[in-house]
Amino acid sequence: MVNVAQLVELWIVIPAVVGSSPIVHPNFSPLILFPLLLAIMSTYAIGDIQGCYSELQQLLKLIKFNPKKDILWSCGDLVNRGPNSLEVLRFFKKLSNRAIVVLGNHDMHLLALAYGNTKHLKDKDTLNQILEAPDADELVEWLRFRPFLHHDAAMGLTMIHAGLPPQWDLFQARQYASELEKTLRGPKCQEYLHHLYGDKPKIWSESLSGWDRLRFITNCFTRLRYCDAKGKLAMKNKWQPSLDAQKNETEKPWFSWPHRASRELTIIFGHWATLGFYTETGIYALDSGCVWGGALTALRLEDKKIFSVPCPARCHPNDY
Ligand SMILES: [Mn+2]
Repeated sequence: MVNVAQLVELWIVIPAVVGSSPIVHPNFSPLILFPLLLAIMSTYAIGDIQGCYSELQQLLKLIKFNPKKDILWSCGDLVNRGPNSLEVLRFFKKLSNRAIVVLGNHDMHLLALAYGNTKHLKDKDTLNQILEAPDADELVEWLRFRPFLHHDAAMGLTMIHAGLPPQWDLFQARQYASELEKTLRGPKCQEYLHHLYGDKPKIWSESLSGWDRLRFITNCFTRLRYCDAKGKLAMKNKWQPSLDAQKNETEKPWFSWPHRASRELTIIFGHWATLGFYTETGIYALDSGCVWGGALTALRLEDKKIFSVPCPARCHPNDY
């Protein structure tokens, strides 16, 4: 089986070789090979699904997703608020290595509940269907072993659920994601999930330690939208950047700071329903508000083509 890195290599090398070969007609364009490569396999990144299983299936039908050859990325928040989180989780678990899922705040909330931290349970949570399912243990275990960051060097793409503070480059972000992953997968998992909630500390320092350090890192990967120039997190602010810019210019979307150390990357993320699908250089925001009546969006990573299906309203964006 050819993997993604090999395909991307072929995608670069074959056209280069064929295009410069003296036996090829001078009008031959290597670009004609592109549909051929897409026919072999495609990779799709999907925005926040939040239990909207039927909309997920509609979108997969639209993109003609074939798990035998295609790969599905999810930028997290598979569950909660929507009507069928259980089936969404079962579907991704069954995809096995055909799916790459990073953890979002709602996924972490499910893990916290499963590990006995019920202090932050909300009436609008729709997670009991998972916790009461006969396969709950397997589903929770599968989720616990998902990463916080996925980087594909061959495709030149990095996926997270929420954001990165301006100080972190790729090297640091990967290191900090791995600190969380080791804790979540290790013997201190339950303790970590009991120290998960809270907005402090608000600013990064390499000297942060213990639960404060892990909470700050978790908040960046799973909840961050706005921060100030020094990277101080503004967790209460959820609104659209255009509206916010008029109110408060000291806080900007995390990706808008010009001195951001991760600026050289191309980052795919979700979490920001009021922002909607958004792209600028190096940024693809995929949460188009499926659960509150927006759309569910997929980005085909090979050619950056967008696909989306409209969704009925399940709740209000303030309920995030
Ligand atoms: Mn989220």
